Amino acid sequence: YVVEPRKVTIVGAPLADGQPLLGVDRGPTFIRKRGLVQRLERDAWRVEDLGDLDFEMRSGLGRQEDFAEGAAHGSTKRAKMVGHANRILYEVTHEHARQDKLVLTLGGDHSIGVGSVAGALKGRPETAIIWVDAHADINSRNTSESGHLHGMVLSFLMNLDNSRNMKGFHWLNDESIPVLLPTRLVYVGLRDLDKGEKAFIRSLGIKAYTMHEVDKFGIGKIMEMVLDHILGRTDRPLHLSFDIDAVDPLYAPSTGTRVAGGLSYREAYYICEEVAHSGCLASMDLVEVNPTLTMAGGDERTVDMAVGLISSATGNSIL
Ligand code: NNH
Ligand code: MN
Ligand code: MN
Ligand code: MN
Repeated sequence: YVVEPRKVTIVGAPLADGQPLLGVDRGPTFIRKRGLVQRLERDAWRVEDLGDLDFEMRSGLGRQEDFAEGAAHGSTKRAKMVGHANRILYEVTHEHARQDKLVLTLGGDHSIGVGSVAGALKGRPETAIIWVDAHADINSRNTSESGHLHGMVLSFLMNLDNSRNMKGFHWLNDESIPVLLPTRLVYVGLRDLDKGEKAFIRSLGIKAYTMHEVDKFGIGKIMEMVLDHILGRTDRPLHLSFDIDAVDPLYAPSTGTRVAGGLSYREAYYICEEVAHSGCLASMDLVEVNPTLTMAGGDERTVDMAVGLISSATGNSIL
């Protein structure tokens, strides 16, 4: 599968409402400041940067308001706002996927994956997903222990526990948006799962390469198995959803939910290099970069890593 030769659309998704910490909404700004567009252009991409989408709601659900607004929507926090933002993102990503471009979404917290993947699936229904994350992000409103929507993305995409009927997410009930099949998803880097998430992954038979398997097989073999599982001999579009917290906090400390024991610097890059090597990358998210968490100390490792991973996934090879 090949996107229109070397055309990439960058979409900034400045959303923080899927989790409790401010600052992650400024991820796209920091990533651009560290030279993303220049890097892509240097690698011979024709770049169209749409800037940051405007997610503000007119109806008084601005993000400065009390996060406990979630109480009004059962245990799920800020569902209206997150649903609204994702609908906007979905429209934009769909439009550009339809035009055969590489679509790059900059988060924002991982809840933006609802819109970016829905847009990818509508534009390119054969799309398969590689979800690189310390977390599985497959809670439903029934299994979530936190109520944070960045931990529930895949339950919307797969319509588990009828998630698509949640307030704010009714737009997903559209037959032209394919429901994500369990066989079209593969995880890499997992190491912190909730009880209900383990049950979903087991019962749906989702392929999951946790850090245990990364240790056991090595990242080379893992990526062979990942690509073999979702591509096989076919040539379908790939969506890479990269949560920076998959990377060990030693290398990517500026993120909201750090979990020790993550991907090494090279393992993270290797994943992106192999995705590039497949020739099938059609869309990508880079999420959960929150430089405000360590910026006081002048730490720029996390943002640089985000830029570098995107550059590798889009084909910048070492030699
Ligand atoms: N599983 C937890 C939850 O649902 C944590 C999710 N946090 C993430 N996901 N950073 O990637 O709230
Ligand atoms: Mn995530
Ligand atoms: Mn995560
Ligand atoms: Mn290779």
